[in-house]
Amino acid sequence: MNKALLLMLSLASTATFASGEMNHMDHSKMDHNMMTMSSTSAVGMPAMGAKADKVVHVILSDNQPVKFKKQVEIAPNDVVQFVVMNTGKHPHEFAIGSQGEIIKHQQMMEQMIGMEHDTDSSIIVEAKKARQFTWHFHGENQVTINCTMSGHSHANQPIELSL
Ligand SMILES: [Cu+2]
Repeated sequence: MNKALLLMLSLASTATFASGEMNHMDHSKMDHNMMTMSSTSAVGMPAMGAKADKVVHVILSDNQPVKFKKQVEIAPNDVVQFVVMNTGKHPHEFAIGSQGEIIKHQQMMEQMIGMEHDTDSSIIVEAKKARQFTWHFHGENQVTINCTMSGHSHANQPIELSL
């Protein structure tokens, strides 16, 4: 990987992180364009600000698996807006990726206790709050969604999607 690409990747992830923090401002189309130049995940890319094909409501809670409020069929190439609500008393995470990426992410989260933050493919949702996360599905059709925060009981009960 050359230096220019590395710089672009780091700029892209910084910009996406910033847009996650300011999720009411719509300057995120630029992030999406930047991300299309390089995919960070085998199962798609963040698409904040893009027009969604589908909306999926997701419930995070303290002692239950992450779940979709209603069954929704997601197809390859869909742009899906996830509205992620944390009904628990503790912060939880919504992380998306291939099975391998989620395992890797979980290992990273173990190193980040107390410093958890958003990434291109994950958001932290505080207790009793809701956040939006838009994802453009493409690439591999086996997709894993979970909260991977250290010690959380849902660790072994991910949502497994087959698009
Ligand atoms: Cu959790």
